[in-house]
Amino acid sequence: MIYMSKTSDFRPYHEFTRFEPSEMVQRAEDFYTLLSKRRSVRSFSSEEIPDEVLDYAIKCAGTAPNGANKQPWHFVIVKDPQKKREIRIAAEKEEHLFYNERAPEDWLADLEQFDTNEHKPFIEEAPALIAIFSQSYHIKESGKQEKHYYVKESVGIATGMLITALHQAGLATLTHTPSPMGFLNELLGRPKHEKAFLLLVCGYPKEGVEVPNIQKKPLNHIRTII
Ligand code: IYR
Repeated sequence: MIYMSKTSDFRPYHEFTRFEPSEMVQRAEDFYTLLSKRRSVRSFSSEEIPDEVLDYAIKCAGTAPNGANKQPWHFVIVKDPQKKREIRIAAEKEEHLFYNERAPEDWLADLEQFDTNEHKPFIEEAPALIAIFSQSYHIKESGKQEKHYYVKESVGIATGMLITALHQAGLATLTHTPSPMGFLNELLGRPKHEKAFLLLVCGYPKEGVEVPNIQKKPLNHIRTII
């Protein structure tokens, strides 16, 4: 019997664009140049940013490759000053415990070069936070659970694409991970089957901001050709 799939639906990939090799190299170099200028900042201007930039950046994140196209993510944009304040208070509570009780000595030593501490004024200063949630499953209208696959990988890739899109559009970000982040479900009204993955702080860098003078590993340290 000939196997006939009932659910597959394929179409030509007409939007794929092919370039000459020399143009490919140029595009690759240009994109590297753009990405090499991305830095995490910990001090933000409170200047407003265009809502549409955040929306397009989240649409970019939503294009990420992911397990079985389940798209196991949800993004909450937080602009409300009162909500940001509540998030800052809850995050600083966890950070206080991290810096004073939970973090081992060598972890604190590794963080010294970044001058971080338990105080997180940027959570309130920045015009927007994007709280990224991962979904281990989806609850269908019937109440039945639909499993998601490779959730951390999928949400990690989407987050990388989100950060890249925001940088490309001209915004600075900080990947902030107060740990544990369970308080975000409660403050942002997200269901129990979602887990806060990361809090992305977005905005313009504060005038005169400085960044740690650190380097990325050179190519020959991070790649092998066999
Ligand atoms: N979450 C803490 C600590 C921290 C941990 C790492 I690893 C960093 O790269 C930066 C900070 C904080 O935000 O201060």
